[in-house]
Amino acid sequence: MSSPLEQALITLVSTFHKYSGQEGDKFKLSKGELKELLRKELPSFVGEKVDEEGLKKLMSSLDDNSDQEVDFKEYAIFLAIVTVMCNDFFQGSPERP
Ligand SMILES: [Ca+2]
Ligand SMILES: [Ca+2]
Repeated sequence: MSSPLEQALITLVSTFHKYSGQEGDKFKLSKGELKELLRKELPSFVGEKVDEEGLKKLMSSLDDNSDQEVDFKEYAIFLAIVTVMCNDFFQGSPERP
């Protein structure tokens, strides 16, 4: 049986492919696919509604090689950033001495 961290890693990978395979390049997220992923998989981070302006900004900051798509590497970097934000949140919690 996989450990929770292993499960989490599998989820990270399978989530990417679940959305990247919907249209165009199977191994890259288009802007539309990214939007769906954010809306359905990260609702507490981005809110139920993803606004177009924010999405555009996020997309251009993630799109390191400027091909207008988010590949797995770019997605992994995004998740790393979200994870760091999560950690900052825990470290900033008042229960911590
Ligand atoms: Ca795609
Ligand atoms: Ca890209």
